[in-house]
Amino acid sequence: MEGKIVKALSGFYYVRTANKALYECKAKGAFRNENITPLVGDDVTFDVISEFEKTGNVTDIKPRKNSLIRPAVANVDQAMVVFAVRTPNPNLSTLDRFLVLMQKQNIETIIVFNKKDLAKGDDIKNLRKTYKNAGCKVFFIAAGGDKPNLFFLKQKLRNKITVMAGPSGVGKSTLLNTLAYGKSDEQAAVGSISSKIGRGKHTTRHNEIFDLGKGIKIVDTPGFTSLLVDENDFAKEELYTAFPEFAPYVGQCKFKDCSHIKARDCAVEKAVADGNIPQTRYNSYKAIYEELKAKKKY
Ligand SMILES: Nc1nc2c(ncn2[C@@H]2O[C@H](COP(=O)(O)OP(=O)(O)O)[C@@H](O)[C@H]2O)c(=O)[nH]1
Ligand SMILES: [Mg+2]
Ligand SMILES: [Zn+2]
Repeated sequence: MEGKIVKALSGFYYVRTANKALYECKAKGAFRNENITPLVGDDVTFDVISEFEKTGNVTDIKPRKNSLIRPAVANVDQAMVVFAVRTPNPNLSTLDRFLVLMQKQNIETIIVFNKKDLAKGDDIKNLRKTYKNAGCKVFFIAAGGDKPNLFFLKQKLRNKITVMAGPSGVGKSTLLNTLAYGKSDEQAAVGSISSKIGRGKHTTRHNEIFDLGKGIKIVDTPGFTSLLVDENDFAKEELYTAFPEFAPYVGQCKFKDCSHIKARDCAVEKAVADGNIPQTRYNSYKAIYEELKAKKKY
């Protein structure tokens, strides 16, 4: 039999088949690649132990198109990072780190700024400009509002597995609940998803793919408290490639190997000074660069 691991919990892997059956599996077999342990999102083959009890044993893992450590998940199609426009104010440094990590994995990232009802002044305009220039799709929503208009976001989420991340308090659970409404499956399923996700109180303890219906599949994650970029993720000399808005300038620096940090005749630094690259993005670049430099192996 074949299926996809949709949940991993206490040594059990829950495998969903194409016709929606769910098997509780162990992974006792020797896999072709001994170093691999199954992840949520893995496409696997498994032997059925009991058809009546729906139990099985995973025997092989198909090659992954990508895999993440935090959260531990494989074969995601895209990432969705959720922040609030305000309350809590978005930590752009954390956001930028997340974007760098996803860029390294070649995972396209959607940025969702929730609580747009709390926006003030140029909040939305500024965030939109900064992150559009960073090459991201940006959505502003009010997931907790009376009639949240999620049409365009839903369109972007359809027929994909999306890993969702974001600090607590920004409205991730609210968004999942809102997305789950109008689920085409039977009413019971809606209830079970809503109760599982909880109404704003849910804390994620394990990785699981939530099927919200209409082809929307979300992996909720426990947030990212310890997000770090390390030398396995990027060489500091390549870090600038994760900042697409630097691209028009990097070629114009005086030195080919310009670090873009306190360098002579640096076109990137000039662009920051001229307001053509946001200071926050440049600050993130600098902070991550210094981190990578400090971590250099001896
Ligand atoms: N003003 C406003 N508050 C929201 C919105 N969405 C969620 N909230 C509130 O933000 C708080 C945190 O929401 P929750 O979904 O638990 O966030 P999570 O920790 O990311 O899962 C709750 O009090 C929600 O009612 C929104 O669109 N606007
Ligand atoms: Mg939550
Ligand atoms: Zn430079």
